[in-house]
Amino acid sequence: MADRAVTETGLVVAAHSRRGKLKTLSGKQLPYLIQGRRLQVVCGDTVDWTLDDQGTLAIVTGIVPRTNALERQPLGRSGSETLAANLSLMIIVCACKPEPDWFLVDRYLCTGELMGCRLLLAGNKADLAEHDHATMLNDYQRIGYTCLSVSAQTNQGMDSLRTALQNQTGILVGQSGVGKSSLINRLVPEADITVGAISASTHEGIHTTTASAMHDLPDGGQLIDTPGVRDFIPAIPQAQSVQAGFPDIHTAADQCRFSNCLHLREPDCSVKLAVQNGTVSPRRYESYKRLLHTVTG
Ligand SMILES: Nc1nc2c(ncn2[C@@H]2O[C@H](COP(=O)(O)OP(=O)(O)OP(=O)(O)O)[C@@H](O)[C@H]2O)c(=O)[nH]1
Ligand SMILES: [Mg+2]
Ligand SMILES: [Zn+2]
Repeated sequence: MADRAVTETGLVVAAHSRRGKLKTLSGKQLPYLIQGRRLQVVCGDTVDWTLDDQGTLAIVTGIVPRTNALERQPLGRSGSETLAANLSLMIIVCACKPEPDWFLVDRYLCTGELMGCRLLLAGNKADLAEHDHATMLNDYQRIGYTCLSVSAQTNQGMDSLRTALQNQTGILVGQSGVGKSSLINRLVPEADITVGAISASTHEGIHTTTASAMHDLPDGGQLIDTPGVRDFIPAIPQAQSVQAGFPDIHTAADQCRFSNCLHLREPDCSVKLAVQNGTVSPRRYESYKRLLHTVTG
C-alpha cells in the first residue's frame, strides 16, 4: 500500500460535529472526518489532514493554533462552545424588520472587541420605507463604529461592504431574518443560499440557515454565513473584562476612583457621571450592566 501519511493543512469551510468540508492548499474542496474524540473543529479553522486509503476523504488529525475564536456560553452548561475561528472582521447585521435587538448587537460588539476583530455594523433592508439608518445606528456611529446602510435587494451600499471585506476572513452574525444569507448571495453570486421570508405571524425570521458555512469572495477573502440567533451569551470568564468590550464605557472609566470599578454602585464613578451627562448612552450602559450580571451569574 502506498504511504499516504503526508500531512497537509486545509481550511475548514463547513463543520458538522465530526464531519465537514475543507479547502485544500490547491483550492479543492474535500469532505473530512475527524480522527479522535477531542478535536472540536469549526468553520475558519486551519487543520492538519491526511488522505484516507480510498483517496476521497480527508482525515483531520489536528487543529493549527487559532488566532482567535468566537465563543458562546451555552445556557445552563459550564464550558464554552466555539462557533468559528480565525476571524479578522465581524459584521453585525440588523434591519428594521425583524425589529432590532440592540442588546444582542452590543453583545456581539463586546465579543468582537475582546477577540480583537475589526467590527462593522450593517443596517440591511435600506430599501424599505421603515428603514431609518441614521436613527437606527446613531449610538454606534457616535462611539466610532463603522455603520453601513445596505440593501441585498437593491444593491445599495454593497460596494462599500465589498471593499470592507477585501482579503478579510469575515463573519456575518445577527438575528434570524435580517438578511445575512441574502447579503452573501449578492456578494458571491454562485453561493445560491436558501433564504426565508419573515413570519407573517411573529414578524421574526424563521431560522432558515441551520449551519455555518464559509464562502470565497470574488475579490479575495472569505465570508462565513451563520444561523440567526435569538440571544447570544458571550463566553467572558471575568466581570472585569466586560468593560474592555465597551470602548465608550472603557474611555469614560478613566476618572473612576477605584481602578477595579465595575461602574455599578461604587462612589465617584465617572461612567455613571458620563451616563448622566449624556456622553455614554443610557441604553449602552444598560447593555453593559445586563451583560455584567450575566457573566457574574
Ligand atoms: N426588502 C428587503 N428584504 C430583504 C433584504 N435582504 C433580505 N431580505 C429578505 O429578508 C428575508 C430573510 O432573509 P435571509 O437572507 O434568509 O435572512 P438570514 O439573516 O439569513 O436569516 P437566518 O438564516 O434565518 O438567520 C428574506 O425574505 C429576504 O428576501 C433587503 O435588502 N431588502
Ligand atoms: Mg441565513
Ligand atoms: Zn466606575
